[in-house]
Amino acid sequence: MFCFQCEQTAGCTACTGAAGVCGKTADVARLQDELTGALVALARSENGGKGDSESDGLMLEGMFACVSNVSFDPEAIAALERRVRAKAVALGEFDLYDMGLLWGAQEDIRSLKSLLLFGMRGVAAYAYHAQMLGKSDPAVTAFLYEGMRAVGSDLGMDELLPLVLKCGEVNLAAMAALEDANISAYGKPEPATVELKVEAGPFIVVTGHDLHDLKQLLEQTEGRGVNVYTHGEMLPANAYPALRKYPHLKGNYGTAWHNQRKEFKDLPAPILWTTNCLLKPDESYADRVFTTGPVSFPGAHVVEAGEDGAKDFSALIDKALELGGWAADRAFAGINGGTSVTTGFGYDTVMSVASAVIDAVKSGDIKRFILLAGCDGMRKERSYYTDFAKLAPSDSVILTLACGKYRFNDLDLGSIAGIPRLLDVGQCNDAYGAIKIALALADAFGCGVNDLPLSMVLSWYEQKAVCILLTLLHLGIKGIYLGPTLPAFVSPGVLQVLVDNYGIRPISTPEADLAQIMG
Ligand code: FSO
Ligand code: SF4
Repeated sequence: MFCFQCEQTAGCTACTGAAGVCGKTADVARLQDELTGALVALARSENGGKGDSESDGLMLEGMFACVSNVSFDPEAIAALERRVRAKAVALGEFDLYDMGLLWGAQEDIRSLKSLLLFGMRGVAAYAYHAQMLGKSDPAVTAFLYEGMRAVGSDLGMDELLPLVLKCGEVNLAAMAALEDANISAYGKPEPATVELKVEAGPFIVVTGHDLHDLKQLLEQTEGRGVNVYTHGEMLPANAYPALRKYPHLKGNYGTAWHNQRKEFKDLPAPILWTTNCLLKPDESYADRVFTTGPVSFPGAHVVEAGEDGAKDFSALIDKALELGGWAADRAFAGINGGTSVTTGFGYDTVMSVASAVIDAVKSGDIKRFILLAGCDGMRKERSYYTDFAKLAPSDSVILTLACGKYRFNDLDLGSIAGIPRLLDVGQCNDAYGAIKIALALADAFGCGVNDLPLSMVLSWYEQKAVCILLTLLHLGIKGIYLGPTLPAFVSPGVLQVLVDNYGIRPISTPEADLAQIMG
């Protein structure tokens, strides 16, 4: 197998053995390559990208199913590949692209095509979630076809670099569509303090990013005596009015995705995965794993959508009732010992106190904003982000989003002029909100984003982080700190381009980076 798409790739180089670090088998890796080759064929087909909704749906689902920690199921991937291939053939394209050509290409070409392909996988995941709520942007889908044709074509660096940046531009539109979908369906997020305790009695833990799945589950558990807790990237759901109105949405259990084996092992409750990041469950809880959408693991209970898109969660609810939960309330804590966390500081919330923020900057009470955001992961070097938050001076405000926040979101960092020093903007796709905040601040101060007292210190793990990074580059944002390691698929030649044009730099130590940022 060959896979180097995520941050935990073997030896910071590539997973090449019988299985990847994530547990993906060589068989699944091969099938995902075949699926991707079929998607290139679909993109090349006569009507590719010209408003065929079945083809568009396959493009999104096929790309999403190849994101890290989404599908470990060879049968599910093979079935999807057959559907994509049949569609490509029906549209007149018979030749599947051989992904070996990509993995064996000259290293800078391989690097740029990988940036494009992995970025598009992230874009597809966001577009998929928006589509579940009836929102889509035809320009986003059209680009996936254009980009996949480029992956399968003989192009040079000069042709690929603009496409990589266009992927960032398109991702901005995909995140905008998803924000629109979420706010239209559930209202504008409001600040929320979320308890980390679990009440006695039956409950279900929901993880992943799909708010539509959570909403359907909340409707179906109403009056059933089953509480619902968010986990990982589902935490910001607690901030949406149309979700928090359910009294049985009780709070959040656990932390980020990579702790799931420890956190789910002795849980007297089932868990629902709505997206990445799924880890191979150990025997102790394998029978409590329910997946939906493109998420799949052999042997897991699968909740399929009906013809009308509705999902029947009765088996999951029955499992929760059968397991019964704990006999008494249990208190939990975040990784720093905090017993609650906050969320819901999206664009609208921050803008509602814009004048206070601007005054605090002008008076010097706020010296710097730091976007400390991105994915969490297993690498021990990720303690950098905890230390960074602890060491950030008291005149700095930290904006965060995605699951990396669990490294520090239970810390009490206090406030400045009534503004909390730690503002959780939401899920990784809410990077769109953080960008809007930055643009609004730049507008208020009459300067460019790069001239704001704003630094970005990002942590990446998988392909959604790749497309968000490309969006920031598309916006011309310079001086981003990236960690905990640099992507294996960024070749020295491409890295030099990123350093020369964007001043991108690897994280070093919290002390040194903070000295540079605050200085
Ligand atoms: Fe985390 Fe996983 Fe949201 Fe990623 S749950 S690592 S950036 O999938 O998507 O933040
Ligand atoms: Fe390795 Fe990451 Fe690919 Fe899994 S997704 S096989 S860990 S590079």
